[in-house]
Amino acid sequence: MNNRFIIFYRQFWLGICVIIIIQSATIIAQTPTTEWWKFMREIEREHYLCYQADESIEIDGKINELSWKQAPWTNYFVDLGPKNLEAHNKSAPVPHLKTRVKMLWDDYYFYIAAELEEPHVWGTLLFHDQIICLENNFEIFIDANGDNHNYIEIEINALNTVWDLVVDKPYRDKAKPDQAWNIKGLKKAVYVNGTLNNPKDIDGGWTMEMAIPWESIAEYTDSPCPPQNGNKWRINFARTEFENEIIQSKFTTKDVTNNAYQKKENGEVGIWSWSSHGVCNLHTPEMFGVVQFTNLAAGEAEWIPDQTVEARYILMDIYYAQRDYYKKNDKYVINLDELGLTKKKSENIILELTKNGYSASITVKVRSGLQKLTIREDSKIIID
Ligand SMILES: [Ca+2]
Ligand SMILES: [Ca+2]
Ligand SMILES: [Ca+2]
Ligand SMILES: [Ca+2]
Repeated sequence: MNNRFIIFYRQFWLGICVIIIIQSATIIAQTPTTEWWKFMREIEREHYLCYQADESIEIDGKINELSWKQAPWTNYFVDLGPKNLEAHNKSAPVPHLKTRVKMLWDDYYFYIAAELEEPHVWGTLLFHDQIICLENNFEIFIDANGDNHNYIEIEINALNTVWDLVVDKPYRDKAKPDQAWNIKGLKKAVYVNGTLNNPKDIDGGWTMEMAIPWESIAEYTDSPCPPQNGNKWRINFARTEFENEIIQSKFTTKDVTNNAYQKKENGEVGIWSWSSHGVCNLHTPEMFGVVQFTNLAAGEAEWIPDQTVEARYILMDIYYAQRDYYKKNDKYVINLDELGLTKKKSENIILELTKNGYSASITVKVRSGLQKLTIREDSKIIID
């Protein structure tokens, strides 16, 4: 492809990106209600102890360094569909292909490795900041301070193409994502166990290795960055998997040879995730998993439970109840009875109306003393 065509192609993509974001949001935007939340809050979030890398990690897509060998795998991903409440309880369905992740860190980088089982490794999206989830991909979500806002999303495909963006708040709260934001110095590589875009064989899958520079994401973490020993970040990983079909190759380019796959029209779309969400919506940050960073050697750290978990759940009880109440009555309330939360009266919740909506606060005892958590109508949780 010549340069003029590449420039045109990039402008074309930037020009229609807003439309595509709306389209892609329809894949992921099953907005939960109080009824959903009752199931979601019962799901135990996945957690992971992230150890330090004690050697330099070569970002070549191969997860074979000694540090990687010592790092534990996450559990295999679960299926966030089918779209019914019963299927979303504690035993989320298991997808037909396996996906799992490892994490490491050092003073400069947050390392992520993923292994995706895939009999037909394919992809066509070649340009940075194309909407990667419109084809098979792997996705990373980082809400470092766990406030449900300003989280980083990174998507990558088997062609090693990345879409990186900052999401200011969940789509349910009217997000305005910034995809012009790029992670400076991001290192990433893919290794294909098989053949890419060649349907004549059955592939093992692909592995992905990534190094995210701490200094490039620091402005969106609102937490120490790099994290300190024992810090916990809210993180999730996901995978989108489209049912495909093999077609006669229409073209061959320098970059994509023997391209003979396409998404099946009206085919199945798998949305698979590390931490089960209880709803087919990856932009539900209160359901992200929890990663605890540790300075200790692999296998020596202990998971320390988060003492704010129950308070956070109570604040989300209020958030979902207020959303439902607002839909019916076009206003928020400060009376827990009217929100159907009479049982929460013993929790010393301070509920007030504000200029833009409401605030609900709850104070909890943590190891370092007392912590006050406040939620607003846009689901942001502020910790004082
Ligand atoms: Ca490597
Ligand atoms: Ca955040
Ligand atoms: Ca970007
Ligand atoms: Ca192949």
